[in-house]
Amino acid sequence: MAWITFCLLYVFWAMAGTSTRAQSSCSVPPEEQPWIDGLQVLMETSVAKSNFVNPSILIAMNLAGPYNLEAQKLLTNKLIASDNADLTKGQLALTIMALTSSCRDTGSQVSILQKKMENWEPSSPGADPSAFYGPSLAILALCQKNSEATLPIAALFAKTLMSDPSPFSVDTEAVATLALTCMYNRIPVGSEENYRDLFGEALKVLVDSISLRIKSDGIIGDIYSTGLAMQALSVTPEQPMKKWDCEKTMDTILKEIKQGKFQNPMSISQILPTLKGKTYLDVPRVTCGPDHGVPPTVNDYPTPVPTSVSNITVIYTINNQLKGVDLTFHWTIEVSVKSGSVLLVVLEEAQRKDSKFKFETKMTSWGLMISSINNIAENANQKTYWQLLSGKTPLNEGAAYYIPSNYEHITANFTQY
Ligand code: B12
Ligand SMILES: *[C@@H]1O[C@H](CO)[C@@H](O)[C@H](O)[C@H]1NC(C)=O
Ligand SMILES: *[C@@H]1O[C@H](CO)[C@@H](O)[C@H](O)[C@H]1NC(C)=O
Repeated sequence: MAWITFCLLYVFWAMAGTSTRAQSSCSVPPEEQPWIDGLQVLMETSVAKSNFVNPSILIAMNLAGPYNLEAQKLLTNKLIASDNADLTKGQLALTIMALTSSCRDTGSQVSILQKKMENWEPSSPGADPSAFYGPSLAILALCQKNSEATLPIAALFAKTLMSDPSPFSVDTEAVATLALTCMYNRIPVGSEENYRDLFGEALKVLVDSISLRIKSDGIIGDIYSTGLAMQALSVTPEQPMKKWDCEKTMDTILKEIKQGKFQNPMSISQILPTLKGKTYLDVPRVTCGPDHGVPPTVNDYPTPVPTSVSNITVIYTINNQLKGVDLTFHWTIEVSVKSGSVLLVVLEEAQRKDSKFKFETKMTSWGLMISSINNIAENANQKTYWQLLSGKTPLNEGAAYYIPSNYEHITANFTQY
């Protein structure tokens, strides 16, 4: 009798399980949870290892519920102590959201950002695909702090966005969607109806465009824009013209995580909220208390496979056809490095063998960026940078994370965005 009851219960449980999974938009299956915990631990561990103060990590940690309270405190205090003077709009916006997620005061930062956005001069139409990324973060942060005062700025932002004929990057469209969804949800009662129409119209354009970048495996843009795009598509009031299969995207992302594609703490910070069923719109709703974070038992959380110890050969070209008529160069070198080395090791080995290949880096939220090669330096005003390619395909990771294979041809090409 007990046995039959057990069987019936089991069947009932199994059916209930399938039906909830079918209708719930999409979440990480419980048996995959250790991978997500592993990512969060990796991200939180990076805080103590680096001096770089990264607000995106604090946002993700607080949205997920921090495991490492020491790291959370350290990052919060460093952010409070840091100087806001030379922060860009985007950096200021992330700082505001990070401090808000830690329940700290942001009054002074908000007024600086508000002024910056009131003086915002939209870049000329057809500028680079990421020109709206920072301003989108700014609208998002200001919306969460004082949506009413942000209405006129957001309206100008939405109009400019729609009148720009150039394609945007998926990352940019995703952050702009989050920003305008926040505004859309907070239009004060009794205010003019046309705000609703305006934001709705801009959101429709954005989500349609995002939905057209959904690939057959569910990846939206590339794997590193998918986290932000998932956040955007899960909150938007406008339905995209091409239907989004959240489960499929989630399955592919989990596969990529298992292959070790999310080692960069910044990349984790952009995917983790979605994996935990959260978005940046939840930042003002984080509750701060001492009862946070039961650390998972992650002694045995999965780690990527180790690499072998043999050497590989990488062909490395540096090319500048852009700057200084008599400074142009196109040089190629072959270097031998340990199999499994990141691209940065290739660059170091090339520099050691031949001083023409000398290079410089700068620290950013995504890690080391190649800022200069053979004395030719990137310049934001001239919109120049060193693009990294494998063959003719741009890399989707930086030099400190990308792992070249044997006889791969890597090019650093000085170009414009
Ligand atoms: C704008 C942008 C750029 C601009 C930045 C300059 C500018 N003035 O706008 C340019 C075109 C130079 C650029 C270059 C590259 N980028 Co980029 N970029 C972005 C984007 C869309 C927004 C960044 C931003 O403004 N953040 C907001 C501000 C407030 O934060 P911030 O920390 O101050 O931003 C700085 C850093 O993000 C840094 N940066 C930008 N990209 C990259 C990439 C790497 C590897 C590093 C170390 C730093 C870095 O430049 C920003 C401005 O100073 C992000 C999208 C995203 N999801 O984050 C991709 C993104 C960060 N970039 C990416 C990549 C792959 C690159 C390149 C490696 C591409 C290539 N094949 O060459 C190169 C870097 C090569 C090098 N020399 O080391 C990937 C990184 C993925 C990963 N796992 O590492 C992202 C996530 C895009 C994507 N979805 O794939 N990028
Ligand atoms: C193997 O690679 C290392 C650099 O990682 C280099 O110093 C060494 O000379 C290489 N060995 C051979 C046999 O090329
Ligand atoms: C390298 O940069 C130059 C200058 O912007 C450009 O004309 C060329 O097409 C680029 N090459 C590759 C392989 O992207």
